[in-house]
Parts: sequence; C-alpha cells; structure tokens
Amino acid sequence: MTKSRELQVRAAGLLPGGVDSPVRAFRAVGGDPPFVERAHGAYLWDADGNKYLDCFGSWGPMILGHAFPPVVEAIQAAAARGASFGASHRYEADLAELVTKCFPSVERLRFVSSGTEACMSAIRLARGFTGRKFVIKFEGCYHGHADSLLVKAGSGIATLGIPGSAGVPEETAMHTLALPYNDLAAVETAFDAHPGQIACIIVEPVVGNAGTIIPEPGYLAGLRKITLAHGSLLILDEVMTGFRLSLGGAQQIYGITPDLTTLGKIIGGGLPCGAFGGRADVMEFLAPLGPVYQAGTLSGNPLAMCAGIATLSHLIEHQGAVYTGLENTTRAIAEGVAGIAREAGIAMTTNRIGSMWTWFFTGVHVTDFGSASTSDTAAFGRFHHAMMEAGVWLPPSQFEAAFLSTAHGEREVEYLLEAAKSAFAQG
Ligand code: KE4
Repeated sequence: MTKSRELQVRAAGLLPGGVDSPVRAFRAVGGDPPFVERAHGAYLWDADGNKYLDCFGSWGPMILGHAFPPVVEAIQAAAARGASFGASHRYEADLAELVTKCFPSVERLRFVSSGTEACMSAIRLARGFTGRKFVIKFEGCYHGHADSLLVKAGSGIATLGIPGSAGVPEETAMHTLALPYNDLAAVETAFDAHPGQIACIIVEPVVGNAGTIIPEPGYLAGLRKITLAHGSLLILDEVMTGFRLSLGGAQQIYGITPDLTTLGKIIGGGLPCGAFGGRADVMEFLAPLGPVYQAGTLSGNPLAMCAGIATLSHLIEHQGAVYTGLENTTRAIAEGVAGIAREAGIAMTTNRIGSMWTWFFTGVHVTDFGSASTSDTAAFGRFHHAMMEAGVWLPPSQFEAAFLSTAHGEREVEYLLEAAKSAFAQG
C-alpha cells in the first residue's frame, strides 16, 4: 500500500470521503487521489515522493506558483505579529486599495473567507437593496455552496428552480431561476415572467465550473443592458477569473461594469480569502451602515490580507510579463495537446482564455452546459489517469478549468506535451 493510500484510508475514517471538498476525491476520474506532501513553483510532491506538474493550482489561487518567496515571507512576517485579531488593522485597507486599483467598478468592498461567502453575501445584499426575491443564475455556473445557489433548472425556461442538492428546501430553490448560459432570449423570457421581482443576475463572466466556456460576443453586454432596463443588479462572479484573465478580470477584458463583483482564490494568495464589492450606494446597505447583515470571525484575517497584498503587488508590478507569459505558455500547452489529439484521431474541443482552459472530449463546439455535457467523460478519465501516471496533475474532472502559473515555462510545456503523446498512445 502506498503512503497516499494509507493516508487516504486514515482520512476516510475521519472526513466524509476522506476529503474536505468533494472534487478532491477523484470520483469523476477514478483512482486514488495522491496526498500532497509539499509544493514548490509549478510542482507538487505526494507522500510517496512522486513529482507532478501542477495544472490546477489549488483550483486557481496559485497564479505565481507554489511557495512564491515574497508570499511566503509576507505570511511568515504576519504570523509573527499574531494570526488573528478580530479587530481592524491596516492590512485590510492595504489590500482593499490594491483591489480597487485593479477593479474600478469596486468602490467599496468587504472581505470574507471564501468565494462561497462572497457570492452568498452579494446575493443577500442585492435582495436587500432591491427589495426583490428572485435571482437568476446559469446552468453550469457554480457560485459556491450556499443553499440558494445549489439550484438546477426547472422544467421550463422561466419556471422556478428546483433543489440541486439534498438539504435545500424547495422554498429556497424556488426563488432562483437557472437558465442556459449564452442565451439572452431565455433571460428576457424570465424577466417577462417575473416583472419587478428579480433582484439580480449572478454569472461567471467566463465559465470555469462546467469546464471553460467563453461568453458569445455581446452576451455579457446583453446581460448588462437587460438588468439596467429592469432595475436589477448585475453580479459578476470573478472568484475564478479575477486577477486570472487580467488584473481586472473578465470585466476589464469585456468592458463590462457590473453593480457588484465577487472575488476569491488569487486575492488571498492561497490563504482563505474572498471579497465582494461594487457600487458604494449598494455596499452601504451592509451592516453596520445599513439593514443587510453580514459578518465573519476571520474576515480580513491579517495573514490572508498580507498574502494577498504580496500576490497582487507582484501581479501589478510585473503585469506585462505576467499576463504575456501566461498567455504564451498556456497557448503552447492547450494548442499543443489539441494537435496531438487531432493526430491521434481523438475528438477534442479546446476552450481557452488566457491561462484558463479545458480540453473537452467531444467534437461539439462547447458554448453552454448542454454542449459541454456531450463530452466523453470516460475518455477524459482515461486521459487524466494516464497523465497522472506520467507526472502531470490535471483537474480531476471533465467539467473543471485547468490553470497555469508564472512558474510554468518552456521546460514544463515540453514535459506536458511529451506526457500527452504517451497518454494518447495508450488509447
Ligand atoms: P469557494 O467557496 O470554493 O472559495 O468559492 C466558491 C466559488 C465561487 N465562484 C466561482 C466562480 C468558483 O469557481 C468557486 C469555487 N470553484 C471550485 C472549483 N471549480 C472550488 C474547488 C472546490 O470546490 O474544491
């Protein structure tokens, strides 16, 4: 028995599925998940000493690679000053200033400890500000595990949402409308069916949680226009895309000004941190100024703030090299593997933007969850397993986005392409 397997058996006696988050259990791809011992740069090492090229980066946060020295030093220094105060300190405003520099639409923000908290809080705020109950989300988009967001589409386009998880009451789900992504007509229909009742739309401006799905031209602008016309708020969930696609996330690339933005992952440099922010008049509905309650013991935690400051400061200072490098390295990997698959006769569609991409094992152009669902998940599982054997750790699900870091360079590109050649050769 490998040390990872021993650790997994031990963990399974304490943690459901042996994990603290379901996707880590490798259920979507099969096999036993390695237990990570340490990570540095572009690599992970497991408990048996096996080395892996990391292509998921803790699901997005590790854009500068693991154990990036300035981030490590910032965390060490912060820890020596005390791990948590439960009181205000300078580092909250220091990080907030960097966030508002990157996201001009964010006039005020509040830190929380996860993307889930950011999205849950933003929706409560939108409901409190508008006095409306209904929320629109899109199939394939994930905004964390708050009850009102674990909802799937009802039978018809504008029908009420139904629970997407056990434990979510119908009464909660019914106020969330789950619509197809990249379909503006569906949004118009929903607003026609619920006039004056929709508080907000929350959307991943570039979807990562169905695999990577790119907005069709005009789609995001269409959502902005419709929400303005109906007095609803537009929430861009940039937990994954924020600081990833550009310093100002997807809203900078697509030129969209939302009412609220949610952030997470990169903002904390690998430590637990999320944030939500936007229009000052909306944010000032939050306690202690306004009637919408929201709180958190570890919100604005000094270690997370300092890790985020070190991360964003580096991204800002070196933005040219960072985002050009990420674009070039990711393009070489994404297109390189697509070419190898083509030569091997494997049906594959590659969706990529910047350093976020997905190889869908389907010949269909993927523009929404329905087309993503045509993917051969068994073929993806075989590919994932073969790549793990070759020392390349891809996200363990067809319906997830892969990410690179600034620590990935030409050597990593060559290594990954060689691994893919051997993986496809195995069939
Ligand atoms: P967290 O609560 O996991 O920090 O963030 C929730 C969230 C919100 N919005 C978007 C766009 C997200 O991608 C996420 C979390 N993403 C997943 C990966 N697809 C986290 C991985 C996991 O659940 O273990």
